[in-house]
Amino acid sequence: MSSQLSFRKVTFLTLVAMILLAATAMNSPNDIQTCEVAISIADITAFPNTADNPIAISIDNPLDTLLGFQLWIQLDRSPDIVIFKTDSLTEYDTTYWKCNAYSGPICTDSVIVPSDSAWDFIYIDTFEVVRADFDTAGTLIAGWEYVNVNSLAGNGTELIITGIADLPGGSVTPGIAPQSGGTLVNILADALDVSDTVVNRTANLIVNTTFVDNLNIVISDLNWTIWQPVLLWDTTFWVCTDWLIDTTQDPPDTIDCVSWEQTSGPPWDSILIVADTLYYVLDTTKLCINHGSLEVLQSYVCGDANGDGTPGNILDLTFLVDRIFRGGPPSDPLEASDLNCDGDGGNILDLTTAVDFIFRGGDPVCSAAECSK
Ligand SMILES: [Ca+2]
Ligand SMILES: [Ca+2]
Repeated sequence: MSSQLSFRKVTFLTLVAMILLAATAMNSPNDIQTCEVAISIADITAFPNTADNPIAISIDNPLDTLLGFQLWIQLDRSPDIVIFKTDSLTEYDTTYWKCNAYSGPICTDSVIVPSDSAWDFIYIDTFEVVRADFDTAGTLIAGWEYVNVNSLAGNGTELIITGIADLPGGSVTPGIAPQSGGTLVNILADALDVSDTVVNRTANLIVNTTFVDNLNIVISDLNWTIWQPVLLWDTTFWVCTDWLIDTTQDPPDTIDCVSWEQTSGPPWDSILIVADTLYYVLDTTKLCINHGSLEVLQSYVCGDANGDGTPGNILDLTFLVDRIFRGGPPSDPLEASDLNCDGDGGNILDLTTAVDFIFRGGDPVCSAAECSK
């Protein structure tokens, strides 16, 4: 990614303080507020062997306009039941150059110039990226100028989603005005052909909140940051092994220490407290994260309303009559009793399909002919 697409980096500060017997005031832990932006990944279910199941990522930004974001979303397990679909692509980055000085035929001094200027040569750089499927149709970022979903590992277990409302130059695209509950983007996941014997059928979708470089939210107040520096304090004890002594005094007076040695504890002459800003943590008063999940359901046979493994016979008909007219239980899953494939399981139309097939020579349940009606 070129530099103009990068988010501003948080300056890494290092503070070193040498103090004797210092008393340190830490931040109060009591300043808890309601988070200013919330990101929520949906909890969804999908049947085995189904592709492109949409997983909505929604956002609440009640106070500020959202201008850009970067989220790193990871599965909490190997890609054994769910994967993000990825493709490896070759990308090309073309730059245009103007030569300022030649030594014979060789250019010895050149600068990058705009593509529509009088350039002397082109440099094309190629690099491999791993892309993932995503869907912005109908979402809050549908018109954004830059949306990209890459995978660092490339094995379908994680995605980095980057969105920037407005790139430099050209028309101005506004960000997401304050709102609640809108869909930011839909990522797409495939449920694999998971056997019904697999017990743990849920993959959690975790927003990685560990790395500053891969989790960013940019709002209209550009001073706002979701990261808080964490100070680590390291205390060591020292004894003086060589004093500078003023012998003109009576008794002689110790002026200063010229040589120190570290000790594990008392007696000591000085304490050294070193404070280093070593890492950043998410400021949960600014950004709230609700992780999501995808559960792979048990497989089923379409038309097998009673779940005995055989679709479309008299037992399924009896099950549907019981369900519709006598308050019997629904089929499990409900999709198994969608005999006419209209997306609604276990109703009078499905019963009619069963009656037609069993008693009147109609189309088989869940057949192409029945499902196309
Ligand atoms: Ca059956
Ligand atoms: Ca139906």
